[in-house]
Amino acid sequence: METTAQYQPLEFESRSPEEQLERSRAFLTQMKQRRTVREFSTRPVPLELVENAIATAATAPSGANQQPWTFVVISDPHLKHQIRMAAEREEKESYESRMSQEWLEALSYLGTDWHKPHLEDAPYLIVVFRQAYGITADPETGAEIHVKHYYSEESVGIAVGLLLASLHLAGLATLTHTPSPMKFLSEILGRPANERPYVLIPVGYPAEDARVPVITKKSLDQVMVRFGD
Ligand code: IYR
Repeated sequence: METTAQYQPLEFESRSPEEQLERSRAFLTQMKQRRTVREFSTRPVPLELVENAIATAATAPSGANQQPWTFVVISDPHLKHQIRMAAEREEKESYESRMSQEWLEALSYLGTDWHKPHLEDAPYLIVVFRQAYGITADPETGAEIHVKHYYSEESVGIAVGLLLASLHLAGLATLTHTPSPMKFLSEILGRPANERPYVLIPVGYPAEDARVPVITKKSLDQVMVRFGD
């Protein structure tokens, strides 16, 4: 059992109202430029950009601070090839028979299909795993103990948001890809039974001729509901 945490004064940077506004607007302007990219260049990416993004993701709040995530970083061409082949096998099956007509129609405007060359073109793949439960050893017997994790879905979702923001601010493109089912990722990457694949993120520079669909985001009015002044 955890003992009670020691408490210490919060280190909190106070900013002038002007600086607050400036920083908040600058961040919004940057984030508005993020686009999901499906066509990647093979141009190499400095590893530290990926490491810093993962370290940033790992600052995310999590249920009971259990930090229920593992970020697997793949640049090995053979592994990327294996992942592409397995993802395309699943995606082909999905597009051809598993996805409902309704789903296919909802997606059709994006023009996606089962071909996933970006899984080999992008210099890095980050596979995020959610730890459904933790594993520790009984201090006396050494037996494996399973520790219940709280809000692991929400926690990993928040961490992935920070990861995408960091990579975008570092001038990199990403794709939030969820081939379905994703079990093949656990097998290829030899992950333990408590880890569930959450999302597969190719990371790199966009291809020179990368194109993105013309889409809009909902306006503030459409997404924000207010009570009070
Ligand atoms: N996983 C498939 C299909 C797909 C599903 C959703 I929801 C998207 O927003 C985009 C694609 C694929 O990656 O092609």
